[in-house]
Amino acid sequence: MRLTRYFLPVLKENPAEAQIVSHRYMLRAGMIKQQAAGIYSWLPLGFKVLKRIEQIVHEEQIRAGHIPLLMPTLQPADLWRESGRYDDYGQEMLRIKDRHERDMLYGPTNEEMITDIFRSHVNSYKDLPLTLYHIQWKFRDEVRPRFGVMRGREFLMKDGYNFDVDRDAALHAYNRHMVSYLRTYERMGLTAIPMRAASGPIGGDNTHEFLVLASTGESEVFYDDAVTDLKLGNRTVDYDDRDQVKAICDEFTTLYARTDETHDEALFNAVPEDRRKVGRGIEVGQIFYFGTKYSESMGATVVTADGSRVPVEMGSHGIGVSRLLGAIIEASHDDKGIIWPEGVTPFHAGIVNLKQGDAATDAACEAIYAALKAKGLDPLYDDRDERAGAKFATMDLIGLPWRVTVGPRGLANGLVELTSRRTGESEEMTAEAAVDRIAQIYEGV
Ligand code: 5CA
Repeated sequence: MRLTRYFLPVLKENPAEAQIVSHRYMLRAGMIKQQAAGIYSWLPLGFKVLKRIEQIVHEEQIRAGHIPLLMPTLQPADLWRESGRYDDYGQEMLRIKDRHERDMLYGPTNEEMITDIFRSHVNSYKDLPLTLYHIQWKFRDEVRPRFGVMRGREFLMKDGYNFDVDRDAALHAYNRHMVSYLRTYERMGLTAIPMRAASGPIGGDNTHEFLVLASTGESEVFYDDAVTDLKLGNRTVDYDDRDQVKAICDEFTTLYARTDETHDEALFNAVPEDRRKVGRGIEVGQIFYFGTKYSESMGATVVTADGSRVPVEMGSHGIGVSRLLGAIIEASHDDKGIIWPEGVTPFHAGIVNLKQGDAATDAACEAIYAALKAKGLDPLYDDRDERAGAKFATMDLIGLPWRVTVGPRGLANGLVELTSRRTGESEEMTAEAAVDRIAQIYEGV
């Protein structure tokens, strides 16, 4: 993409309404525009990151054997009357009447609808295990929407639902989700810690939240500092292997890590004092095992191997897809702007032309731009007729991890400069070497 042809409405001033750094940078970098409290348009740069995050979520869900579908945003109230949640959900639910005076709602989550799909089409244990998921907009009429996409009213969620014949199989689905979530967050450059949590309106007694530590997080958390060193890394996981999947979950959930709702002072005090940490975290996902809570009230049953009919065992599992943009920026920025991890960056590299209109620098930039694209990468070429300082400021603000700077002085020696946004370190090399280096970096991402 050439910057002169793109739509990147960056702001020079700090927007007064933004209280935390991720919200400030998302507005300043022209990623989002607020349309009403907690409701945003996704401008091209923000939309690109949102799509990259969605893509990673899809890839990891499919790797775990989960199946994508798409349910609507609007739902009939009658489904929710069956589970009893139409009355329980309260004011967070946006209720709508259609022209026939039928009660509708904008879905805050989809347990009822997925249970309805299941009971219409599945009858036998032979069709299990089954996990269906979608990535769809949700609406929760939050009392206090704030911090931009972090606590929106309309927000994008990946929500998945497992159906299993018995409790052991459902617990394996729970564990499988935990491992797939760990992989998902790591690919986004995040450390998200599974913490024992409270289940709220979803129900059930087995639930973990995934928290990214950040001083601006909304949840108070208590944890053993050693938990922050755990990494999945690139070990291979066989998602059908119950023992392996459970062993990974045990590894990640044995050390003390809890949100304030489930905090236990006595257990916490058993952690060595120098490792006992109290902090704040951003909840980027939550998994629930709730057994037959919805299947019983909604009549979703299966015939088992011995011919009896039982309510299907279920759980639900959510990732805050739009919230993740805010969480990633909170975890990765400096005073100049965002620093995107390679896994989610909107463009793989920026090209800065220090002397637009100069035949040699223009030609060199065009060649680098074409070479990066030929390698399947997505570069952003700043081809504006602007001062170098302004170009650097824009690149730093929007946070592309790699920048190639091309100027007449370097070119006279056949060299360009490759700069890491994270470390600020620059290295001179030929244009070909810069292109190869960037391609190599993204090979493993
Ligand atoms: N049905 C379950 C799992 S599918 C569910 O709704 N879980 S949840 O309530 O925990 O939401 C899942 C994730 O969505 C949360 O972990 C959080 O990351 C994100 N989320 C929840 N509310 C908001 C909000 N108001 N704005 C942005 N993201 C949100």
